[in-house]
Amino acid sequence: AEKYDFAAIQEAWLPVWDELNPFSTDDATDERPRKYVLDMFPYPSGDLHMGHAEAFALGDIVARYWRQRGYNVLHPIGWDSFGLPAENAAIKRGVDPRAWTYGNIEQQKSSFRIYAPSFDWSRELHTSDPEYYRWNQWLFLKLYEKGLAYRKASPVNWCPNDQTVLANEQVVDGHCERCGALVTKRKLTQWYFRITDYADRLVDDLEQLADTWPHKVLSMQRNWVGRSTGADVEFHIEGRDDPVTVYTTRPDTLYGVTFMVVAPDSELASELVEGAEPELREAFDAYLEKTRGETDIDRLSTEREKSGVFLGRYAVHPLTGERLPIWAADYVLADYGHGAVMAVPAHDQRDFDFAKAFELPIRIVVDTTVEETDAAPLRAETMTEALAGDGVLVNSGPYDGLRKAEAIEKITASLRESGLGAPAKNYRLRDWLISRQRYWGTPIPIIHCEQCGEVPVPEDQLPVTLPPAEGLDLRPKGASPLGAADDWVNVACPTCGGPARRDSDTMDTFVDSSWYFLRYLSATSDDVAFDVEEAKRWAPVDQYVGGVEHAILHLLYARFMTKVLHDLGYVDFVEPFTALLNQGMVLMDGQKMSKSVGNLVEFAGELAAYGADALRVTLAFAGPPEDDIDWADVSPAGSSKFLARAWRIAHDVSSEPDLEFSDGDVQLRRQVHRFLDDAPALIESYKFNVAIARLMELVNVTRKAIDAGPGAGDPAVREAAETIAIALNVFAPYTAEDMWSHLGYEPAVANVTWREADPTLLVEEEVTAVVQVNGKVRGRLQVPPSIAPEELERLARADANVQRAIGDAEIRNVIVRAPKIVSIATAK
Ligand code: ANZ
Ligand code: ZN
Repeated sequence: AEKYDFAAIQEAWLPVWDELNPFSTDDATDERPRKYVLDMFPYPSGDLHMGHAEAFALGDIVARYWRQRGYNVLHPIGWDSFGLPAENAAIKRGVDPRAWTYGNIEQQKSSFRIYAPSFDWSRELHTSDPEYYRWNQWLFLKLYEKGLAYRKASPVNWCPNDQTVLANEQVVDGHCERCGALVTKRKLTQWYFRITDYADRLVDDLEQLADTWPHKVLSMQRNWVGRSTGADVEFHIEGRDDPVTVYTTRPDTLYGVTFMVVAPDSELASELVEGAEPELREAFDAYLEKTRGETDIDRLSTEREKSGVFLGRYAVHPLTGERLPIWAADYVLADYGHGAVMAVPAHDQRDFDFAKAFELPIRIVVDTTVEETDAAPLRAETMTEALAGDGVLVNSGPYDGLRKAEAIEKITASLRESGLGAPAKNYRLRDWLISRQRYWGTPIPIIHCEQCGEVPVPEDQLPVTLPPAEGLDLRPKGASPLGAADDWVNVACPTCGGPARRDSDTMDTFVDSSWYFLRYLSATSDDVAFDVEEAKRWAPVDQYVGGVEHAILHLLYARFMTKVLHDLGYVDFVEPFTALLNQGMVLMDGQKMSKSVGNLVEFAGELAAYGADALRVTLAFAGPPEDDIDWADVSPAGSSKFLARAWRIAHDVSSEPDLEFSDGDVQLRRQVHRFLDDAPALIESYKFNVAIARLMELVNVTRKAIDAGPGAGDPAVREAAETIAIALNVFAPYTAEDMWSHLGYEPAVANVTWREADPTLLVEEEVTAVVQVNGKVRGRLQVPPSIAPEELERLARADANVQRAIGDAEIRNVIVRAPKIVSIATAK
């Protein structure tokens, strides 16, 4: 018999597919309904890796599936090709970042060719092409016109080793994510996008995605925006005209306030301590110095021992008139709320720890034990942690007895009436810092003129192209290398013609990926970023597939940009990705793969050893797509065996196409049609592994039918073989195509429509069960052959004739032989 040779099969079909170009979406007159299936585009840091192999296998299952369901499917590919690794390679090895990047793209492309996802290559894009990034610049100008792009000086996370600004998420436990150096703060004037204007919509619109995005990602998005609701409360300060406002989520605990804490690095703290005694001022200065070196993450940690200094000042409790000492402590942040808190040690853990450390009073105002029947009375002296839960108010004057929620409402209302407070909202989200002092990115299209200030580059002068890297010192030093490109940076002001300088920062690469899904729709256009009509036709993306590492920022920025484009009238939707699938990671021996650990499995090696189909099947069959896959636990060789078994069926089937399937073996036909009926729901709910298991079953029963059943010539066997080939296209396109050709059809099987199940073959066939009472037949039941004995007995006992035959007699014995016989014996 012929051998299943994946390499020969790949070689045979690649050129045919090139010729046929079955995944083109060029035809504007195509009437089929549309689906947009998108994989997160790769960063070209080297060849593709196993993580890519998994993500693209899963994305391709979805794309191929919908095409076979009769949809016109757009499944594009491109490269996220700006970014630091190219620049670091350039610095380390003296290569040109451009050459490095595009060389890697070529390598990834050739791996993709063999892996053969169903891409429409005519829409390929690279974000580092001027044809792409000119539209980043255009977008920047649109945001600038709307006041959504602005510059400000502010303290930023600074890596002293990489000499660059870091986003918050690049700071891990106070250290640089890349090099591990201790991160410090530094003041720089930089560009921001005003994403905070969209904070509410970024939370509220998640509603639209509630059923189609992973819950984990929805809550990560929600938490990142960090909307909190509560009240602002004003506290009068002794010896000061202006009151201090604090933000609290727990106005119900107002009677439990026993001191006040302000952020040491707020202006308020310095102001308050000004008139204090010299010792206090000195202690404060030292404490401030220490605080400046700390990251927000450290400062907010509940694990940390509390520290702080007394400022020598007192606030006045708005309801009781009590004197409240004011402290400065690093657990209060200067840039959240008002940089000051009303401390309620009985009900807030950090306040509790602080009160314990500095022997400040603790007053319980919410009884959190009301629901417990035998709880010991609460006593501040014996508390070991704050009482954070729900409960009923105590020690709170007129509010005693109210539940927390009710008390929040009542106390907030009363504060508002007396002019001492108001409902308030706060967000953790900060504006998006997009400036990078690096070379390999999109130049910011602004010119700084001594006379005119900030002047946007006129749209018809875009793109502002990057100057060549040659001759520039790319090493990070806190200012962009572009600033040293004299010919490039010195220009005439577009407004007054006077001497001016280009802005030399480049954009965060998250800008590139915040809208690329729209660029695919008009990938070659020189006139527009994307065609509005095309966006109406294709967007938003129906299915987005990618790693959970992008669950926060990339998705947040793409969601933000979509809303901006919506407000500017360019798109008619507000969420870019209707459904999201996050695949797990590919591990090795339970660990993340990495060169340094020495457990790296190279994609190219696996591809050469097993071929594209076996890898795809292995990755899809390993488990639910969201779960991690341990490459040590899976068997690409097993997948190859399955594929060979499927493939051999097509060889063994001898008959010609166009058979009347209805003449075939009914048992096998039932199996085929049950598969046709079940697989779509499995695939649509991402149960790819189950769908493959079902396909494996079908292959097995078909093999049995050939070897031991009705034989290879039976029409049902041929129907099964065709069904296997069509379904296999979703998971293993080469094998499927080869089978399809052996069955006598023309390529491409990818364009063959999924067959509809015949409903008459789905109805479970029934058999007649006989019910005997004391040896006489008293009933006949129509039951499915797979009926469980207990169910059959239940039906038998419920039959009216049978009940009459039994009468009042006591049942002594019941014998059940499902599905044929139930025999009941009674006492005489
Ligand atoms: C009194 C109180 C009592 C509080 C209680 C909590 C529990 P979220 O949910 O994160 O918005 N807070 C306010 N401004 C702060 C700042 N700049 N730095 C650190 N903490 C600050 O948290 C709001 C709560 O965090 C506020 O409610 C305040 O403490 C504190 F039983 O006020 B609360
Ligand atoms: Zn000017």
